Amino acid sequence: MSRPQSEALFAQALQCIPGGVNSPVRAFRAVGGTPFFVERAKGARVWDVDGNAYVDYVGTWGPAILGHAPPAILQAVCRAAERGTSFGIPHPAEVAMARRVCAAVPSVQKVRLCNSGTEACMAAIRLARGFTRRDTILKFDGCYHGHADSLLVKAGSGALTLGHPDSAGVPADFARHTRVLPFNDPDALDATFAACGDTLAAVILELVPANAGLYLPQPGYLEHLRQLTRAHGTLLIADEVMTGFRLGFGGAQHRLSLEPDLTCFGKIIGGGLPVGAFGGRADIMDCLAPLGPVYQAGTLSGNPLAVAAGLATLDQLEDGNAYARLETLGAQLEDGIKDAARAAGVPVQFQRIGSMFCAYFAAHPVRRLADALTSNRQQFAAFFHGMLAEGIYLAPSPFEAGFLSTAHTPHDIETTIQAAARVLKRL
Ligand code: KE4
Repeated sequence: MSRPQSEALFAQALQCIPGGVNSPVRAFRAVGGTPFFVERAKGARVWDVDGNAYVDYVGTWGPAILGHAPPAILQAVCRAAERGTSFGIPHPAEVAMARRVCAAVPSVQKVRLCNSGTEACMAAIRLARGFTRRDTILKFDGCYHGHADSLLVKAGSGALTLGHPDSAGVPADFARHTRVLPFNDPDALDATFAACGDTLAAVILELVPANAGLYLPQPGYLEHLRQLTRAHGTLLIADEVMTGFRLGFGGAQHRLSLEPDLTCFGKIIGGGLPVGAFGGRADIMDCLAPLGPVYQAGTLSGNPLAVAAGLATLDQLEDGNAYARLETLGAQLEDGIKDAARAAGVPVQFQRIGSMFCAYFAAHPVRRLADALTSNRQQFAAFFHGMLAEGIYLAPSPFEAGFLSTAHTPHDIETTIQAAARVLKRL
C-alpha cells in the first residue's frame, strides 16, 4: 500500500509543526514509519490522501462512537452554525447539555462545560484542592488525565509511548504534590492512606485504565478505594473522558457501581468537536467562580457547535440499543482475534470491556502498567503495520485502546479477523 501523498505532506508538516503532528501519539513513533494523512472519514472508515481506505478502530481516540460524520451530527452542527459559531453568552443548548449529563449520571448534580479532557481534569483537581484545602493528589501510573502539569507524572498515553511519563518542564515543586501508585494494588492503597490519607485532596483515576493499553479493575478494588477516600475526607475523581457515555449511558461508574465525588468528561459529549466537562456534588461544584473561590473559565466553554454535536450524539445513544450493538460487535471481535492468535501460536492478551479493547503481545493477563510494559512491542509494531497494509487502522501504540462504533458491521469485524489471522501467522 503506497502513500506518496502522505509522505510528502509529512515532510511538509515536519517543517512547521513539531514532530509533524499536533498531538504526539499521532506520529507513529511507537510503531515506526510515518503517519498517513486523512482525506475524509465516513462511518467506520477513513480514507488517506492517497486513496487508501481503512476500517478505523481509533475513532478519533473515542469520540466517534457513532462512526464518522453521522448525518444527525452533521445536520445538528450545520443548523447550529447558521445561528452563530460562538457566543460567549449563556445559550439554551448548554443548559440542555448540562441537564442531559446530570440526568444520565446520578453522581453529577452540577456540571461545567469546557474545551478538552485536559481542562476538565485540571479544573477538577483545582476544585478538589480548593474544596478540601489540601494540596496532595494521588494518581496511578499509566493513567493519563491530559497534559496539565500536576497530572503529567508517570502518565500514560502519548507520554508513556514516547518514554516521557514524567514530562520535562514540570517543576519539581508541582510534581511533589502528586503521589503515584500502581493500579490494582490494594496493599499500596492501604499503606498510602495510613501514612498520609488525611493530606490527600483527591484521588483521580480512570475507572478502566485505557492509556496503557486497557486493563480492568480487579474485583473489590474500586470499592476499597472508595471506602478509603470516604474515611479520609479525600475526594474521588473519576476521569471518564474516555469511558463517559462509552461504556453505557451512565459511563463506567454506572457499569462498575461506583459513586465518585467528581467526574470528568470529554470526547463523546462533543460528538467529535472540542469539548470537556467536569461535574459532581453540588456542594463541591458551588465552590467554582462566580459562586465560590475556585477560578475556572473558558472563552469557548459551552460552544454551541460542540454542544449541538454532543446533544445529537447523546440522542442516538440514549435508548440503549447502541450499547447492545457495540457489545455484540465487541464480543465477535474478541472471539475472532483470540481464535486467530491461538491458531497462529502467538501469545496475545486481548482485553476488552464493551466497545473498548486492546491486544497485548504477552503470555499473561495485564492488570497494571508493570505488566503492560513487559508486552512485546516489536510484535505489536509488526502487527500494527501488517494490519494497516490489510486496510485496518489500529491505534499506533501498544499503550492505547481501540474503539468500536455503531457504524462497524459484523462484516467489518469478520474482515478484520481474517486479516489478523494472516498477519499473526507471519509474525
Ligand atoms: P484531551 O485533553 O486530549 O481532550 O483529553 C485528555 C484525556 C483525559 N483523560 C483521559 C482518560 C484521556 O484518555 C484523555 C485523552 N486521551 C488520549 C488518547 N488516549 C487523547 C489522544 C491524544 O492525546 O492525541
